[in-house]
Amino acid sequence: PSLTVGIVGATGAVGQELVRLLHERNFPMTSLRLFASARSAGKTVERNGKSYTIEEAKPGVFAGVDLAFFAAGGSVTRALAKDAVAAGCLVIDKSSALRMEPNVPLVIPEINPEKLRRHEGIIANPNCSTAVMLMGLWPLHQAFGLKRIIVSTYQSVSGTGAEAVRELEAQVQAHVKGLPLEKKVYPYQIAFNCIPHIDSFDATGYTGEETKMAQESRKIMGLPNLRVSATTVRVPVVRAHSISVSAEFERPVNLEKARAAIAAFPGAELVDDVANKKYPTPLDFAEKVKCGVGRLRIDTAWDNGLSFWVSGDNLWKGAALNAVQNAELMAREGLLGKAALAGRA
Ligand code: 2RA
Repeated sequence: PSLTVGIVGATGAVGQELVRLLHERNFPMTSLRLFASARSAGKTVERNGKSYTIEEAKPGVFAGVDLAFFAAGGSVTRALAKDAVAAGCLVIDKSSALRMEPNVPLVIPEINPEKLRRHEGIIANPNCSTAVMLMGLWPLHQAFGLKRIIVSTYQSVSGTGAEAVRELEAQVQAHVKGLPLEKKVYPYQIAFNCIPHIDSFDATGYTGEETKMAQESRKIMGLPNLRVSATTVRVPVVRAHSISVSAEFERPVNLEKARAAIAAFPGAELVDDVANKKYPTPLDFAEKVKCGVGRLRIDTAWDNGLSFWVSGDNLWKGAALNAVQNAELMAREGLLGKAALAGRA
């Protein structure tokens, strides 16, 4: 059966990874259409010897599209996702716009794939820091029963976008040359610095990024009473987020069982041999399918506690790869294409 795939936001950091991954993973599409703002319409994107002309993302373009990945931010999702669904197109959305809607599944295929079978035309993907964290946390929850987490993140600048990557690199070069540093994207210099501010602050003093980690983790893991304290920090890393986690469990923990649970989990690669200085770093896990989990140790701050560290590619498992993996699972189960969607309705 034919399957036309669209990417809305094709020129952005995540959109470009979607184009790359759909080709590299031989996604079963018969054609691909790229959509972006009017400013980018008409430009061409080359990939695997094919040339794609970018079309303007606007109402009415989704009639011939069976599956659209939205990677253009919450305002575009709010403006166009319902139009796409009305045209019979399935939407897999990266933005935070609809993640907490009760009728929108929020899915990581290694954790809650069953949610892909009941949707109303839109499937949401989690925030990048949530997805990376859960690659270590979910197998430990399955083993010991999760109660509470205290987390700090070390998030790369590619999470903000291509302009932030350019700003970091320009600041490093200016510093080396003793020239003044440009500061536009972040409120403070990011080179040689850390900024404890991602997204916007709310009245409680937490940021949206920190609230997302708490709310999305509860929804994906089905743990509405999970206690979460998160601090999200921007660090001068180009690609891949890292997260340190201190977790309290219901049941007694032990390291051997914890390591075995992580090693057996498909989304994780156990890198945990500190005697030989082996642990994950962002540089090692940029452009990797799995997230690296290490620094496992008994956390004596809790009765049943474990601490660990995880590094994972924020553009891949944190965004584009997770979206493609959701679509691959639906393709394998015959849940894609207008007939499947019509049959479901
Ligand atoms: C960030 N998680 O890292 C947010 C959006 N990708 O900036």
